[in-house]
Amino acid sequence: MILSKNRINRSTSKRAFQCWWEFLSLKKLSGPNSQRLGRISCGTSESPHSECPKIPSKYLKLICVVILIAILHGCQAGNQPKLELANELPETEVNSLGMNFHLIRPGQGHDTMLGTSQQKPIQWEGTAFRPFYVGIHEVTIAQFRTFVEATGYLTDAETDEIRGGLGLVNKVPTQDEPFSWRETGFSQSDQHPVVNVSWNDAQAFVEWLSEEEGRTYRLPTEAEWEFACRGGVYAQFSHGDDPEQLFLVANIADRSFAAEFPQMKGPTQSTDGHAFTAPVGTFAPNPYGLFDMHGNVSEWCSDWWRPVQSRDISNPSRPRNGSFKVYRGGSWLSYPWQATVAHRQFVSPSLRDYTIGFRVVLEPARKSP
Ligand SMILES: [Ca+2]
Repeated sequence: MILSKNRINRSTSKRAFQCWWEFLSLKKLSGPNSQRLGRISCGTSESPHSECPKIPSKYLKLICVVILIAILHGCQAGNQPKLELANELPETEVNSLGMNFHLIRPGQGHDTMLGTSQQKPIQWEGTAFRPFYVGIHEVTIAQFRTFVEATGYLTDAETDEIRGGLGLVNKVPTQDEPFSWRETGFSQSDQHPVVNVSWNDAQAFVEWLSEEEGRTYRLPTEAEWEFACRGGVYAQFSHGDDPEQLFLVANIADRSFAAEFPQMKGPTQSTDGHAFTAPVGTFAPNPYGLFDMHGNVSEWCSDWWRPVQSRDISNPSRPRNGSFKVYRGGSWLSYPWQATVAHRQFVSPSLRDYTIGFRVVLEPARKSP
């Protein structure tokens, strides 16, 4: 008996919902369509079903609660800061240090590749990361000095048990205490890229800059770096595959270098005019307007190193911990094969070297509601 009563109630409720659904459908499809449907059974489109069974009050309450939750959720979503869409972001930004940034938009019709140590890049679906700004130049000595003077920061070269950075003594590489970002054993002006900075030092710089400006600065991920370096060109270099054309876009081990180090074999036959580091922006930019991606100094990335794995094809995320940090791009000491877009290198995060510097990424600003 109870079962039969429940069954009747369910049947009545179902009919009530169907009836109102039909009524609303006819309101939407008024005119000839409403007649053609011909399904209305207990009312007309003008009269809301006087003979319809009523929707039970418990369902009406439930519907009201759902509508209320939806309205509240909509209000909350509207109050949250919203990341500007890529097409609303300015193409360039300049910060308080005078650093220029270009907007990079991954996933807009371009795929990228994550390099392998074998120089045989694999295709990687570059649609997974968000737009970001990248510094068009490597961080200069003047910019790093501003950071040091503002904070009193001491680099790893100045504080490690094994003191010193790498420098040249009579053109011989020497790890010794006099060498740091201030001194390399070769001539550098304030507009040269800072070197002898470890990954830890670079990270300290971006953390300081983030706090100073209330924006998010960081080192590029390896995938971001490579995407930016390629500039949409799928070749060994952003200008193509000819290493002898590198002198147009990069300061690497060239004939100028060979003149200083005749014992070294393998420099290009072309001349870029710089045996050691060059002022940032000396050479032509890549198609994304970025300078010195292939040479001058290698650049720290945020990622821990691990071998490229198959999942890197579709996932740019890298290990959360490790022993070595990745750095990418060639330097004034690199041969062409070390300066390609795909070449990967890694060392301890405390290592400092006269060939490694960095450039920074700036996260797009969040727009106020
Ligand atoms: Ca050179």
